[in-house]
Amino acid sequence: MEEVQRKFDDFSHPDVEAIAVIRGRMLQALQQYLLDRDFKQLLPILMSPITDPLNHAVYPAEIQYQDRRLKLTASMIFHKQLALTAKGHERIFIVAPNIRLEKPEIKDSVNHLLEFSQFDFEIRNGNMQQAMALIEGLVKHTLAEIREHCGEQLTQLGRQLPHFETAFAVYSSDELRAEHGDDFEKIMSAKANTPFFVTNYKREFYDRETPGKRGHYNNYDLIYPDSYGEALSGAEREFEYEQILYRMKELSMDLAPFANYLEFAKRGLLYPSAGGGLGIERLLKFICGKRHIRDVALFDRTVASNFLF
Ligand code: ASN
Repeated sequence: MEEVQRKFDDFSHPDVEAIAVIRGRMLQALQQYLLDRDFKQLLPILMSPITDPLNHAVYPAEIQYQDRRLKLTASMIFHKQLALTAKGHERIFIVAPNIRLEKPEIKDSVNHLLEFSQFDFEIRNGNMQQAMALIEGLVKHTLAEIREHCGEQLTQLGRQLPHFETAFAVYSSDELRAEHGDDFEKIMSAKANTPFFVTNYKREFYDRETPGKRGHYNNYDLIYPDSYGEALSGAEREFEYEQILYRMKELSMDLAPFANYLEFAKRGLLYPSAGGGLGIERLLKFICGKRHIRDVALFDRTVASNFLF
């Protein structure tokens, strides 16, 4: 019962209102930026025979419906690729809930939620340079909108929102790893004054391997400065059947659930594309200058949460 009272006290804090105003303005700015660039907005789907296998182990999140086992959406990656094949869907985005039942190893993470929202986009025939330029524009636009419209709320939160005028730097993960070791993201995020991109990570099969360069990848993360950590991950995509099979087998994946997706690829229906997903709560946390992701949500969904409500 103590906890219920504490929750009520949290709800009464003036920061809660300031964050809510910023959240709304932030979502408006993100969506407007892409709508103004001819993107079409899709609604999310939450269950499917396939979802993002992710690059790290999580507990399975599945439900039974009649004779079917359906996975809850970990990310909409495959549905983005499939949606791009629909008429007029050259550029798409979704404000999408993602469920990831993370392992207890990261229970102290200030950047992970068991369910979170992703601002997820994809561009037919896009490449990484185009996608990275769009992401930089999107982030700068959103911060400018918050600065213009939410001055009172930023003051309430005691946040001096930094102004990024220069271009976001681009580094390659192999260079950073050689210089700083495996913790390079953390070290670089602590040192940086502006957001920056890191390219070339070995991860999920759908991120495109650089043609003619085995073991090198056309993907990118955006990292916030001032120790706020990862903002976004994205990539160019594999779209050729043989190469997709190669990448899946390399990761010893079970191909059976992907039969329909593979059939699509086999028929040559997938487009080359590039896209990415920006963590909405992480952006809100950065804008609000909060250090824990729990602090920008009304309902706690951190790994250590006891799910009060
Ligand atoms: N949304 C990411 C992407 O587009 C994938 C992810 O969330 N793992 O690459």
